[in-house]
Amino acid sequence: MIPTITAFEQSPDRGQGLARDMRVRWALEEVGQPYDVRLVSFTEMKEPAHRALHPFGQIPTYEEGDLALFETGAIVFHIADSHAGLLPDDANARARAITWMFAALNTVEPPIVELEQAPYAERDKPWYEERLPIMEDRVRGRLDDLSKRLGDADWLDGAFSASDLMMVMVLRRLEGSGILEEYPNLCAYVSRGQARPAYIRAFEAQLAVFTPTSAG
Ligand code: GTB
Repeated sequence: MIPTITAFEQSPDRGQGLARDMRVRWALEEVGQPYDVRLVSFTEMKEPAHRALHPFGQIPTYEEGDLALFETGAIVFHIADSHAGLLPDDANARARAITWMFAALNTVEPPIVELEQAPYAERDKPWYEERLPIMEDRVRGRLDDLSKRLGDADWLDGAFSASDLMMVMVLRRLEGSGILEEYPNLCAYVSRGQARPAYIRAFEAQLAVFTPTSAG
C-alpha cells in the first residue's frame, strides 16, 4: 500500500528541507517505500478535514490504508518498525536506537526550537537581548554532551539508523545560527547524513514542490 503524507503547499524555507515532512520523506526513501504527497495550504491545515488527521492542524501526516498518524517521531518509528533498514534487528541495539530517537526529539530539539522561534515571538520584548545568550548556552550544553558522546564515530550507535535520521534533522535546525560550526564532529555528522542517497532523493523531491516548472 502506498502511503500518503502531507506537506506544505508554501513553505517558509522555500524547500530547504527544514519543514518536518523532510524527516518522513527521508525515512521512506531509506527503506525504499514509494509515497504520495498531498500539499496543504495554511488555511486547509486548520480545517476539520485536516484536523481529523492532525489534531493540532500541522504537517506532516501519514496515511496508509486505515492507519492515520501524526508526529514525525511516531511516523518515522512506524516506517522504521515496519520495514527493514532503519532499526537494528538485535533487540538491545533496537531499543538503544529508539532511545536516541527520543533523545533527539525530547532532549536536543526543545532548546533548539526555543532559540529558533525566539526572534519571531520575542524580538520586540525588553528581555530578548538578555535572554538570547541564555538560550544559546542551553543549546551549547546539549551539543557539548552530544559531541562528546559521538566523538569520532560516524553514527550515534553503530550503523546508521532512524535515530541518526532524526538527530541530523534536529541539528539542521541550527543552520544560520553559527552554533553548530563550533562542533566540527557534529557538522561532519550532519554532512554524512546529507550525503546519503536517500536524503538527497527526499530533499530533491520536497524542493521540487517549490521549484517553478518551465510551464510556470
Ligand atoms: N511535533 C510535530 C512533529 O514532529 O510532527 C511538529 C509538527 C510541526 O511543527 N509542523 C509544522 C507546522 O505544521 C511544520 S514543520 N506548522 C504550521 C502550524 O503549526 O500552524 C516546522 C517548520 C516549518 C517551516 C520551517 N522552515 O521553513 O524553515 C521550519 C520548521
